[in-house]
Amino acid sequence: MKAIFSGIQPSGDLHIGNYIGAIQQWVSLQNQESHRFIFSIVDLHAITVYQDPEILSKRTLEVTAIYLASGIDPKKSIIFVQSDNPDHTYCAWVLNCVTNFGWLTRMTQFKDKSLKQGRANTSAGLFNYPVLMAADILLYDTDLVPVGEDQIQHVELTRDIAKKFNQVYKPIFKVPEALIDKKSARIMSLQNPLSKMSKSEVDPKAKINLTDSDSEIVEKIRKAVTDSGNEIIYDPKAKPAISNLLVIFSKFSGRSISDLQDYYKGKKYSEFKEDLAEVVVENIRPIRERYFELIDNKDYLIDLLKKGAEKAFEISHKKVLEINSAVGLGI
Ligand code: ATP
Ligand code: LTN
Repeated sequence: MKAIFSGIQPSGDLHIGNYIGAIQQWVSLQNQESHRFIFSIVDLHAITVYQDPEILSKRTLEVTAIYLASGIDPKKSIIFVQSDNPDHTYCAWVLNCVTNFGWLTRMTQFKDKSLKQGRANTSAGLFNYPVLMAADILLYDTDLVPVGEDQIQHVELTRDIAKKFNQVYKPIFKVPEALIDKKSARIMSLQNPLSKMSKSEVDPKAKINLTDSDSEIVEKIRKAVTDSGNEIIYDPKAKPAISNLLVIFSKFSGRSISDLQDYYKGKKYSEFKEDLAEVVVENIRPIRERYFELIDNKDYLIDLLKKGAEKAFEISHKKVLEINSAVGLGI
């Protein structure tokens, strides 16, 4: 049985980049019956940057509701909160001890975020973040990790950590692979097509949240920047804004990019944007409506998460016992 693991931080409102780059992939994978699916809400990763405590726990439930509303089925997948399973931090500590310091200093996300925040404000947790991510993945004998492009380097590091542990101690860890859909792995900001659409983006026009109303979506697409010229073609170097909109269109409509290019040949940006807005609205609406039903039913969400954590622990704890025996921990 192959295992698939992924997670999202409850560090802000989820947007269509999270959906297209991660959740949409998870939902389509979920139909493979022979696989085991584990999806976590990684709150311990979120606190590597300060989070308001009340908002954090509220967001944890919100991300859970988004998973379900998007089609993650709790009958097919284990859904749980990372901090509900103590094996993750335990395993992360052991893995920290086989992770080379130099490997972590090379992580581009750490370099970018610590540069933005300033060194004095950067936590050691942010530095060690990829090791906790490695623990998340390795505890479940994960084969595949479906993520967006920004996480490839972290999965590569996970592979290095697993290989080193297997070599130094005993070969107990499966070496996982990232699962990436090349074209859609990096949805760009609607206001700056050279930077990634991100939860932490301050300009609300730059991203479409999965809870945005129909009119907000229409407005954001209308105001999305375009490129010079008037052709609707996929060419990320020459036409980054239109290429990004084409990828979003393709992902929400199921139509191929070449089909869309043919259809919009000779048509105006405004017509293209109008159709795009309609497709995005039609796809987001059922997710949003289901989300609002679910978020009103907190007891259901909490119960589901508790059961998910129990199932996760049942799997991960076997691995913890293997780790202890391999390293010689305890008596
Ligand atoms: P932050 O602003 O805090 O870095 P984020 O929006 O990048 O947040 P994450 O929690 O880091 O969100 O990412 C969750 C998942 O969504 C990951 O698999 C990540 O690769 C994917 N993802 C995030 N942003 C995008 C994007 N713009 N395009 C495609 N995938 C994305
Ligand atoms: N670092 C990831 C979130 C994450 C993750 C994981 C993804 C934490 N643990 C394990 C896949 C597998 C991010 O998206 N920022």
